[in-house]
Amino acid sequence: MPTILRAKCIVAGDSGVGKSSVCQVFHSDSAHFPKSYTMTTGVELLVKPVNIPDSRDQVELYLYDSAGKEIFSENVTKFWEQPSLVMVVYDVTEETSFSSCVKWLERVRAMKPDTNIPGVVLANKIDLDQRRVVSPKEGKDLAMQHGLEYFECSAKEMQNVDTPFFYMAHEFHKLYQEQLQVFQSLT
Ligand SMILES: Nc1nc2c(ncn2[C@@H]2O[C@H](COP(=O)(O)OP(=O)(O)OP(=O)(O)O)[C@@H](O)[C@H]2O)c(=O)[nH]1
Ligand SMILES: [Mg+2]
Repeated sequence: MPTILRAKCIVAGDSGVGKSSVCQVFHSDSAHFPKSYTMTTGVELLVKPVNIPDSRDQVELYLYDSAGKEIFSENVTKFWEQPSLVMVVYDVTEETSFSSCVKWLERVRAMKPDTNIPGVVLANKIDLDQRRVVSPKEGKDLAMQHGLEYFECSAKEMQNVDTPFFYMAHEFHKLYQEQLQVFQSLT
């Protein structure tokens, strides 16, 4: 029987790193990169189904594209209860956006203490290679330290944007199957 699973994914990171751009490119199947910057002031919800290969199951990703500006933080965290997945985004040309990732991860994890929330560290704006200041190794190390997977992309060039979302959908599906097996072994 096909199953539809719903996963709440918090997309967090400093203002301007490209969270909304990444989400909108993925949501529109690479049809839409927002040309002008519109600051997110709360949480914008985007829903996108992902089919899981070799199964008839589907994971619906509920993307909580969250404001990065600190002034909106209260407006944001009130929507973050019970997260299933986390995507923390930084801009490879902005060192401070990289060092902020730990803060964003801690904030998301505080919503579900004692639980390991799967997810990704996403390095965006790799098209700006000349201005890059955060190396892939630094990104990978951060992801590993926090039990997350590392990806890099360019929302502007629509390069590698889908991969981190597909990864999260698959991880969520894997967890569901593991839980199902435990449940079936008990009944
Ligand atoms: N060069 C380049 N610019 C990008 C890329 N992704 C986003 N941008 C630009 O970066 C700026 C900020 O993008 P947003 O997606 O609005 O950033 P955000 O993280 O949602 O910002 P807040 O809503 O303020 O938290 C915009 O001017 C985008 O056009 C990218 O991959 N490469
Ligand atoms: Mg935004």
